[in-house]
Amino acid sequence: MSQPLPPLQSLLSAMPALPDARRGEFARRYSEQEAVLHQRLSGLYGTLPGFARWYAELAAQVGRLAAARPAELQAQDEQRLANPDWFQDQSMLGYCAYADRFGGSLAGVAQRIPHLRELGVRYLHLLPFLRPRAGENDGGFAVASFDDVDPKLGGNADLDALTARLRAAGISLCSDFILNHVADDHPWARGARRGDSALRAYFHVFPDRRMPDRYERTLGQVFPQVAPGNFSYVEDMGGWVWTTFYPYQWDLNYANPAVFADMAAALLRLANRGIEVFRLDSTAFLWKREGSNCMNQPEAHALLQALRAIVAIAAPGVLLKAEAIVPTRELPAYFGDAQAPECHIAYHSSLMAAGWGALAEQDAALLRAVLARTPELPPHTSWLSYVRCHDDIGWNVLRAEAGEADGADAGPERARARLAAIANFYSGSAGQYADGARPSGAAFQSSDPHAAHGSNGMAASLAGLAGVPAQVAPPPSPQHPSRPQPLAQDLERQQAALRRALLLHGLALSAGALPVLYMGDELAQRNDDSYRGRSEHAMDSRWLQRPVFDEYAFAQRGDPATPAGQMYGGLRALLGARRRLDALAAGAPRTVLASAAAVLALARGPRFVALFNFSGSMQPHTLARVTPGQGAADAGWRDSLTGQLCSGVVELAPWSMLWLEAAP
Ligand code: OTU
Repeated sequence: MSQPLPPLQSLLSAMPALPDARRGEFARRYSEQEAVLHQRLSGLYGTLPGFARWYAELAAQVGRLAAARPAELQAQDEQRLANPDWFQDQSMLGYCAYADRFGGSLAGVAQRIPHLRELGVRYLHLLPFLRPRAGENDGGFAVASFDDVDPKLGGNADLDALTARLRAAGISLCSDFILNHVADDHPWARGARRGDSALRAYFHVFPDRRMPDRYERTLGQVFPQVAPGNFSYVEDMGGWVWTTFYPYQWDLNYANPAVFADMAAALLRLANRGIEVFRLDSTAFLWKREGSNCMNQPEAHALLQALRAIVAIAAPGVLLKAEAIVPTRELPAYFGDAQAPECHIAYHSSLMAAGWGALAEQDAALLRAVLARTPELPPHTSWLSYVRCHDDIGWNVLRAEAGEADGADAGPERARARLAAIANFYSGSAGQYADGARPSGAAFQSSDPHAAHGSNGMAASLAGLAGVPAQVAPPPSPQHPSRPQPLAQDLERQQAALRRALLLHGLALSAGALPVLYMGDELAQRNDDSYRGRSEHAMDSRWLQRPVFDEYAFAQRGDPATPAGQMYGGLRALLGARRRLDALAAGAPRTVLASAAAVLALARGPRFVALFNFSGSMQPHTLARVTPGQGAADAGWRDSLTGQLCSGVVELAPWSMLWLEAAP
């Protein structure tokens, strides 16, 4: 058999139609990436027979897909190569939605562009919209095709039209790239069922329980109630298939180089359709190792660094986002480093969970502990901050922070008890804010009332925005002078709930990240408990936070007398202030200042401070500017929202925040 071409020649041989100048550009990019790409892949697969040929074919595949990349996207690549920090700008704002709930279809989503532009959205994460498994498919997270749009949402032409419309509006489309598993009716799974041995090797299949039982000794469980265990017996596979999530989601075997090559090609094909950001779903689970929890393994990072190198060659304007809901200490690794970058963006799930924890505890200690553990990031990267998403709030990412007491490690039992108390607070049965309002949420997969697994609910509902009385209570009358004033109390609680939700949005918008709004939060939409009546969803309370876009609330967005109007107005005021403040760019410095326990005081450089009161009582805070060489100067500050000057001691009302700029 002939020797494989050297990789660069293999890459270039796949792009004969390109003019020499373009080929030269790709040769340059390949040469920049080769060290990492070849080193990571030979580290994973180098001992396998035929590695050199496989690697040359991979290079050719990358060349073919690079050559096929539309000119407009290649131009966008060049712009972003010249401005690699484009997504760190304080004007960046994300929005996350299910296409069917937001617009009914991909074409319908295009009709929502004016709404996105009114908010200043520049990044739209549409939850899975590729063809999912027939039947139950975990909200689209069981993918049956990486190349076809879900027929319920439209066709491939609709995706091309949508990405073009969004690009023209300055909005980058983000798509889930579900690379840990495929649906059990994906062609690879179907082939494996038919006995295709090459496709069977795309999965982890065991003839008996010997190895599954050995793995299970150290594995966690994602759905302990509805899908216990990590392996499912499949009759026509004649064995146990690795299924970290639902039984119909078959984990891919990345020890098989064919899996990596096919998934990298699938991503590049989607990138060539105009998807600009890929949310790498369940990326922590990619590599399995007996005796470990099979999360965050070094090989998983090697895979991601290799994938990043391939993207840097063929589609350098595309961003990779790590969806790794893991402890804070495990998060920075998903950015890689300057020598071997990995993802551009990563969810700061600990910051999100700690914000909700601070509200439940009326104390910002968890937030201070998370921020203390949040390192500076490598160049050209950003955290992603958020208040809610389509998933549960996973409390276990906070075990380290929750185990702290007065800065010392108080041990796992304290962490467990503390997180269980927070989970119970939001479970909808045990919690009550200081004003008497109750969080309306649901426990997630928590069979053990003391195991803080997760919590579900829309932001407004978890913040205690109860159902506003359908009929407004009539005012007191001479006949009924003592009629209770439910309206006044309801209104006070409504205001407090909106302040609590807005507090968390204010944190997400000022913490130093790319903030992503979750559809409905901008209108204070509440839980949708209709899932309880759908047999395929009743066991998964994450559907509580997957409502349809509320047109009625949308129509009220300009009316400050309504919860939707107050939330929308409050958010837009923060967004407007944020856009003009360089101090709030993702990469700007961040320092936690001393404050009362219930207050988080966050300095973003010397000229901006955000103060957040997580309690139901007024909290004083002494303003002081540390001017180099002059120590703390009691200089003036200006409220970013009201323009009001303040200095000395400010009084933070319950659940309120202040954004302050150093007065000149
Ligand atoms: C992710 O899950 C998705 O966000 C979920 O919607 C999917 O069900 C799941 O993958 C399978 O595709 O952290 O890294 O706590 O919220 O497992 C995986 C349950 C994730 C999920 C969690 C999440």
